[in-house]
Amino acid sequence: MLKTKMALDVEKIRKDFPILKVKVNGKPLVYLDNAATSQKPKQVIDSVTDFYENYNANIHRSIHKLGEQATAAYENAREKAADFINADSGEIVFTKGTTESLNLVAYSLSNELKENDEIVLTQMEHHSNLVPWQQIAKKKKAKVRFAEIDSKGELKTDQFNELINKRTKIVSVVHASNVLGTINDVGKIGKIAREKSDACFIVDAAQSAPHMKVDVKKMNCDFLAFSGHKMLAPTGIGVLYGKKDLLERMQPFLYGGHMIKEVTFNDSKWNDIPWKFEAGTASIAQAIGLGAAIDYLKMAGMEKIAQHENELAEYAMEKLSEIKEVEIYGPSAGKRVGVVSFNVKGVHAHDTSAILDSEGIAVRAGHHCAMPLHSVLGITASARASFYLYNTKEEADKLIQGIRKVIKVFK
Ligand code: 7TS
Repeated sequence: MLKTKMALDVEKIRKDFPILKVKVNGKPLVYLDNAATSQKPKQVIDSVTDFYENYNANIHRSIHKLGEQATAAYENAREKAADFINADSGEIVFTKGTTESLNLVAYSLSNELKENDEIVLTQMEHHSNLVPWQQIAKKKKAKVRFAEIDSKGELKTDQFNELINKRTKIVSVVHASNVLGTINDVGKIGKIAREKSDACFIVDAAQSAPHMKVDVKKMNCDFLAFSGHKMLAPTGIGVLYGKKDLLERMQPFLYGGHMIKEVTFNDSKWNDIPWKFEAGTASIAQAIGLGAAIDYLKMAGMEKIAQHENELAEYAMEKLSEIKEVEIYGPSAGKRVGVVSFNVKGVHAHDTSAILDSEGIAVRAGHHCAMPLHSVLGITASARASFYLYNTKEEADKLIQGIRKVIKVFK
């Protein structure tokens, strides 16, 4: 009874998402590709329209009324983003997304890396938290080490005790895997990193921040990255949280307008943080949209969202495990976000996805930008269903029916 009272009002939520009325191949859209990008509620779409219709102007430069209004709205979105992860607004750098956030950190910290320094990542990183470090390590002759996953798709967290040492300068880990769904114990990893080294501790929260309460103070991370578009906001806006002293110390990533205080022909002085890292005209409408998205998520309640997605993942996994032709990757539902990757044995994930699409069901198929992880799993591709606050049990049932059709067609 209590559970029902606590639950999300999904039917009400669905009414806020215009795209959910769309038909795909003559069937109602079942959107289960939320790990790639989420859909947008009317409140977010309206906030963007309102900006363009009523106060579109560049920010932090024009003294006129619209410029002031736009600047206030942009900075207000920064406050909301800060509050969302329990940070101060001066610690929030707006970027294009997680990829840019992680590249910014990697580039700026690379200045401090030396030969034989070590970087510790995990086997379940998205390419955006692997390739930047790998390339910097090559340039600096540093070494990248990887914490492994076990047969259940959980991280061997204790391995960090052996992997991290005085040479470790960076520890960068994904909070929730975009393939396995696994939620990693970043608190514990951060604690080990602090005990064993002076390393910077970085968290990729692209798949966690949209789906659960994230608190940078509790995590005690130095940096944290996430993308707006995976949490109801437009594309082109993301967040890099960084501890103040580190942001102060770091070199800018991009040079140009807005990130400077003073420029002469021979030298430049940088702007204060966070603007030191926001060169050029910002993604203004997108940031305002992110603010509206955060309002929406807070209204729905992050705990309720997490619980709802967990129930959907558990339900879908239970039904999928009843089908003997299906192989599911990753840990039990209680240990993951609402991401469920699988394969129908003997059928390529792209074929599975194509049949599901013919039923109006959108899932992603491929390596999900985690090729090394797929090689550890011994596969080249997987199909992935990923849930969000507007998905329902009925949609999970449609996914199962669709998979039964895949088996009928290919077996
Ligand atoms: N980190 C993780 C864990 C991700 O899942 C993604 C995107 C990124 C970083 C990069 O985010 P971006 O917004 O900069 O692109 N993941 C996916 C995915 O799983 N399917 O499409 C994008």
